[in-house]
Amino acid sequence: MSAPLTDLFDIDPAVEQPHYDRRQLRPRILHIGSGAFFRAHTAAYNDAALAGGGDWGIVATSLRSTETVDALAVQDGLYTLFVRGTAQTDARIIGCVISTIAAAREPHRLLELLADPHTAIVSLTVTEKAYGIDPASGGLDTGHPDIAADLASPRAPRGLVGYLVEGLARRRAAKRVPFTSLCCDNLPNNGALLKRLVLEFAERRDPELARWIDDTASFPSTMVDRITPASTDATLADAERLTGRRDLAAVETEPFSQWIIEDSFAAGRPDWERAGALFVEDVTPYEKMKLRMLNGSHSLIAYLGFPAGHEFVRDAMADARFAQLVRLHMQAAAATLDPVPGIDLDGYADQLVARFTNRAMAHRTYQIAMDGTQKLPQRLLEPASELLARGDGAQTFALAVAAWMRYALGRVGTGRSYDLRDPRGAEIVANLQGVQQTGQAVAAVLFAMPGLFPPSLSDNAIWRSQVEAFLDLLIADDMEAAIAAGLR
Ligand code: CS2
Repeated sequence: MSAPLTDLFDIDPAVEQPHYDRRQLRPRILHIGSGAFFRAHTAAYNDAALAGGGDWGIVATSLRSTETVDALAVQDGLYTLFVRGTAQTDARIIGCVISTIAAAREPHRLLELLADPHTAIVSLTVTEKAYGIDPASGGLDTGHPDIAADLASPRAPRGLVGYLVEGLARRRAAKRVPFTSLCCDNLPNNGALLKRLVLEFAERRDPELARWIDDTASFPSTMVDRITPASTDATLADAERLTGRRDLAAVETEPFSQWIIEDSFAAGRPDWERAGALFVEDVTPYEKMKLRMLNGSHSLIAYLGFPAGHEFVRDAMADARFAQLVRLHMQAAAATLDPVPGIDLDGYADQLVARFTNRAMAHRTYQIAMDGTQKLPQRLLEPASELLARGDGAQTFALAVAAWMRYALGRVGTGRSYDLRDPRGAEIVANLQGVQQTGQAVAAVLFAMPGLFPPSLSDNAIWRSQVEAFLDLLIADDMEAAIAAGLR
């Protein structure tokens, strides 16, 4: 077995290497959630920006899993990033991760670093479910297991919001400036949302602390975009072949990449614009466009495609009728958007179709299908209810929701069952136990789940009957008929 990738000697010159001296980097960014997306996006931007100077090193941490941070630790933070285009794959070694923390094992180190005056930015990719959002109010869910545990013992947190608030409390006590909390998850108004959660948590702990955070800390919103499939054995084998070293943190992604950020950083920031990031006053239009056109279509593809045997997004897109439906859905989603500065929405849709069709990307529908209850509201339910409110149809949205309901049954056409991988998965399974397999009966159970569907959708008899009709076809595994009906 090869030695791990711990240095950059004798690496194939075809692999691009960091254009800066790693020894100059300092721990100034603390990143929580060091999964594939962080390694392909946030760290890649930071790495490219460092070519222009600066000392913005990243400490990569994870709250729960230890696998990736352990792999990075063995490799001195180095890893290979593959960029898979239709014509070629490029490889680059990312060097800006300078240390790691597995919070599950060493929570005190994470707390120390949150309080450390050198930590200027705490960036986050922890996925939607980690925030503890109450879907009904949009505020803090005090019943979320992490939130409840951290409210009970705020000085020894285990969840994201608990850590941020304890870190900020320690900085306030030490008379330090707060760090900037930079949410990079696919949530609407993600900065404002995170601020609300942090303030609601802090308020319960100490209203003075909440006031200090409100007055001094910053929570810029961001729109992040880069399709990043989970790494596979093939990714790791490619990295080993190319670098001659074992690289258990290698990751693969697409050529396209976008990062739009509100320019409000309490304690300074790197020149990420050097790497192509766009700093703007208001991220909302970009964020909505991406959530509704890209992520909403992704969810449609995943829920319709997975039970029908389309393993990868590209397989679903290879079916002309399926691709036509996706395009129709993008148009319907675009109709809910205000103009987006500098972006032509038809061109954006063309670009999305090309990205989804990229044959070099093995992006699993099962990966995207994960955590549906956390993703449906911002991707599908909000735009659908806006369309209905103004008297328009929301047919492709009804099909997407029916497809999620079909997926929630937990078995593919051949009968093989699969895990829903959703924080509300057990509740869904229990609720659907013994329910008659008809569109009406299954939809009735899922529409009744607390906090998921807004009444504007579940009480709309016409739209609801569309969902039920689609669901009947999907329960009968007649995807062709469902797509044909969606296209009408
Ligand atoms: C996907 C996203 O898994 C999912 O839910 O829709 O991860 C998507 O690939 C990214 O947001 C693209 O930027």
